Amino acid sequence: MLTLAIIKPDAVAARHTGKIIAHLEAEGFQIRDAQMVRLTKSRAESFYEVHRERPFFRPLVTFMTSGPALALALERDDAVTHLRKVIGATDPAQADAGTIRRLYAQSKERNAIHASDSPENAAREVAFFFPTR
Ligand code: FUP
Repeated sequence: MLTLAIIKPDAVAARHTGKIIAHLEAEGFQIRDAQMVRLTKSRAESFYEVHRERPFFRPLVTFMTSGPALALALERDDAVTHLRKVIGATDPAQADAGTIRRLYAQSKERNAIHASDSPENAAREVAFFFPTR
């Protein structure tokens, strides 16, 4: 089963990409596809469409378009659930010790990594970046 991760612009700029990939591989994920992307405003708005009415939508789009990010299609048994566990809570201050967000995120807004939150969203999000999969 595939899921989508995005190493976000804060983590790429801080040069945490390699450590985060090593963490994901140590958790048993195989990288099936990878792409360095600079999201445009309209692509970021489309990706986060479900959050359009939320107060954090505009700052989220600004942040996600602020620099390069790394999209990853990751395979593992129980990939969606396991990746959510490995990244930790949205707010790094609430994330369990040893999770990627606890280790590398700066704040709830600049939180180092995205992971699909359901099998349906994983299919949509993998196709968003890797349409041939
Ligand atoms: P998550 O699935 O953990 O990434 O969290 P959400 O889907 O709730 O939110 C998506 C992104 O919106 C988060 F990664 C960061 C941003 N966000 C904020 O900036 N402020 C908030 O209060 C909640 C989310």
